[in-house]
Amino acid sequence: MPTVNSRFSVLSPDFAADPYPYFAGLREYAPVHYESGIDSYFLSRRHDVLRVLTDHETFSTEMLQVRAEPVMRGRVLAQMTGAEHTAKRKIVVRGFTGQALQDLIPAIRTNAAELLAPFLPRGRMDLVNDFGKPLAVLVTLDVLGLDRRDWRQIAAWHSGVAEFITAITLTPERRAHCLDCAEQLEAYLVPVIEQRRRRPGDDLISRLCTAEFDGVAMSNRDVTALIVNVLAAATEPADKTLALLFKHLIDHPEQLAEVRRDPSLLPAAIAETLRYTPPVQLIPRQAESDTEFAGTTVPAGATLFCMIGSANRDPEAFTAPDTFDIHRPDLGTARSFTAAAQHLAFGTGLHQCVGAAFARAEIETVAAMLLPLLDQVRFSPGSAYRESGLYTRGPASLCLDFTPVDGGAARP
Ligand code: 2IO
Repeated sequence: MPTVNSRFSVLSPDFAADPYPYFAGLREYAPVHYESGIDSYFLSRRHDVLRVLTDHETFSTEMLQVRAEPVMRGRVLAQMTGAEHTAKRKIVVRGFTGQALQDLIPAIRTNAAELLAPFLPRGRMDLVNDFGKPLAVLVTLDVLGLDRRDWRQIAAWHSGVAEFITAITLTPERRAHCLDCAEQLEAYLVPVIEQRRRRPGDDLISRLCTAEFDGVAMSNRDVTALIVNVLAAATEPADKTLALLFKHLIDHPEQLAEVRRDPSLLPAAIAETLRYTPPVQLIPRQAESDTEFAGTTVPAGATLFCMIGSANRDPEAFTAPDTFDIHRPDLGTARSFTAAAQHLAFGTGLHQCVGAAFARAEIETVAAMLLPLLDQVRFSPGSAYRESGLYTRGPASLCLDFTPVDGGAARP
């Protein structure tokens, strides 16, 4: 097992290839790891991560002004506090829960069936690039009420936006590309916003346009930022979670067989996937005053990164934390998609993921469709498994072989 010495770096190729073997050493010997190249502190103990995410006075989201605002084109929910945060969060939550969520499920099934159809007779599919990525974008467009015919273009712009917010370091060339994507996305969205102001429907963009805060409607810029916020947050982690779920189940055939026999185990399998390999690995915060963690003082103004992948494998909260086990008694499946979750894949505190219930419904719906269709599912021979990303992390591809069936088999 790799040890954590003074030369350890979050930016090293070894850590990027597989960060998980490093987490135990970090928690034990370097729970407040300072990364000098990017002047940031990395917290790996669950206890410290919980403290940062719940003490909103001491740990702010100020750094999103530079980490997100340039591509979000305005302020996102995570930057807001008080009455403004409560009001705007409520509008977004309504687009993702209750009746809105029920109405979205058939659309998720239709999207999934259309994407699957050409691959089913071939008996081979890349679950990330052929299916998960386009599905994540299409479903998000349905949530927002954007034209699905534009999905390839929007997916390309989204990639640039996501790269900006999730990059640990960015070359000037990549930065310019990301900003260009964001500007084009904004130019695409403004006429849509103006059209929804004139003729509102019951999509999320219309709700954002017609909502008032303190008697004042949101500006085009306010609405644009929340649309890009939802686009990024709903798209970026979705394909990763789905692919990781299948990766772990194929790696644990007895658990795969159990889930096939009893699909009511899917929520537990999804929750355990989120604990074991959270698609969002880092949550940034800014220390507003000098603060001590495990004997190390972090200065006021410092950027902190909460290491969610490590917090989720902290033996203080989970027994045998490095084992994937959908039956683990300390998982708490029923709470796993709520504010009381044991794992921190959705963060915690004021800014906990607004889309947690939606994410569960999306992954559960799609996985329940895929399992019976992908008979004898296995990794395609000769395909190497590789994960990428330090901030958001998931399989770069997941090539699967299965017993071919008629393309219409997926029709809902
Ligand atoms: C969009 C990492 C995609 C969020 C972010 C600037 C704010 C916030 C997150 C998640 C997922 C993204 N942060 N969603 O970590 O809205």
